[in-house]
Amino acid sequence: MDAMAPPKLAQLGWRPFFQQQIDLEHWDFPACRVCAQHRNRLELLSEAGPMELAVSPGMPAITVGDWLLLNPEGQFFLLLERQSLFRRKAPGRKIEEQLIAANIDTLFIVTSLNEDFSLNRIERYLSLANEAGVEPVIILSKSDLCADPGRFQREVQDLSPLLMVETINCLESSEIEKLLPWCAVGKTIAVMGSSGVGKSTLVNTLLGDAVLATGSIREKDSKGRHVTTGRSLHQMKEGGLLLDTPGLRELQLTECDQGVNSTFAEITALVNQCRFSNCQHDKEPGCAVQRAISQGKLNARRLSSYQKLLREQQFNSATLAEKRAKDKRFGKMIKSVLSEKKTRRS
Ligand SMILES: Nc1nc2c(ncn2[C@@H]2O[C@H](COP(=O)(O)OP(=O)(O)OP(=O)(O)O)[C@@H](O)[C@H]2O)c(=O)[nH]1
Ligand SMILES: [Mg+2]
Ligand SMILES: [Zn+2]
Repeated sequence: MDAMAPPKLAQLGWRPFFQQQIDLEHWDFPACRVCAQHRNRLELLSEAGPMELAVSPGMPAITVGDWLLLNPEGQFFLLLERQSLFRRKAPGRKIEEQLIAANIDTLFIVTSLNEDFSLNRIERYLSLANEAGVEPVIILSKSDLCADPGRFQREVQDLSPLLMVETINCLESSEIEKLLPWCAVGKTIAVMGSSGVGKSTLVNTLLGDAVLATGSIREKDSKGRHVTTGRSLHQMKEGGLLLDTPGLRELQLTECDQGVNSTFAEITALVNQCRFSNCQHDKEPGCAVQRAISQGKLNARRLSSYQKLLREQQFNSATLAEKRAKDKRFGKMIKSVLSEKKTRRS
């Protein structure tokens, strides 16, 4: 088999990781990437051009960025294992997880420098990126509307010296050049952040073409709705792919303890030095975390953000696990009732 994927597929983000999942029997089945998701159909990109696929009940949960294999009849055949996956707790009271995007290389976390700026929110997105194993880049947008962008940039940089932080005016194409290192051929970038921070504006400027609706249209429809309502993947001239997402009104973490712990690596290291293994880092004697706070080595905001995110993901993971167990018990019960019926009839 030719190990080199055709260049067009490589432009869509195809790489050996996916190629290796296809056995010899199916090597000629067409591979497609999901670029948009609607209630009952998917939009796909492939070497043969754009395609559509109807969603049918037997299919696994699929999200934007996924790679699918179709059979020669053009029907769904296989969902390829993901290199990375973003998920959150479904919004509202639903006990469910929701897939946000798959196979992303870099996450642009956008927060604007006027009303939106929040270190806690940045840490929330960082936890999501770290859990998924995706490289985060913090983008502080609307720098043109801020008197002192440098101050905010330093505040974010203080979260971790290794963090990539850029301040940007999303309307200015010359400034966007700062982001080109992440936009190379075959790379996929997801853009996330609150509504109105400039995600679609940034994507449009990077695409060099006004293809997405942005907030300035909002005045006309005057309903205060989110401007972007679906996720969609777009190809840049530089070759990379960009995923625009709607502002997430609610980003609740689930099954994300690794992500939270690596986002707060300095606290995780301190926790291991506390005298009691179940230390709550409140008033316990020998608490290394409280000691660091009193010595001015750690700020209290950072600790409370860490604890909040950890508790939130613990709670959501537990309810999710409970629901899965319940569903399993229910499935077993149905099965046993059905088989009992069968034996009684026979
Ligand atoms: N001055 C200035 N305005 C910006 C900048 N980025 C975005 N805007 C404006 O902010 C408004 C909202 O931008 P959008 O790109 O639609 O925001 P969004 O993040 O995609 O919002 P949703 O789709 O609702 O999640 C628009 O009027 C943009 O023109 C910037 O860097 N500077
Ligand atoms: Mg948008
Ligand atoms: Zn402690």
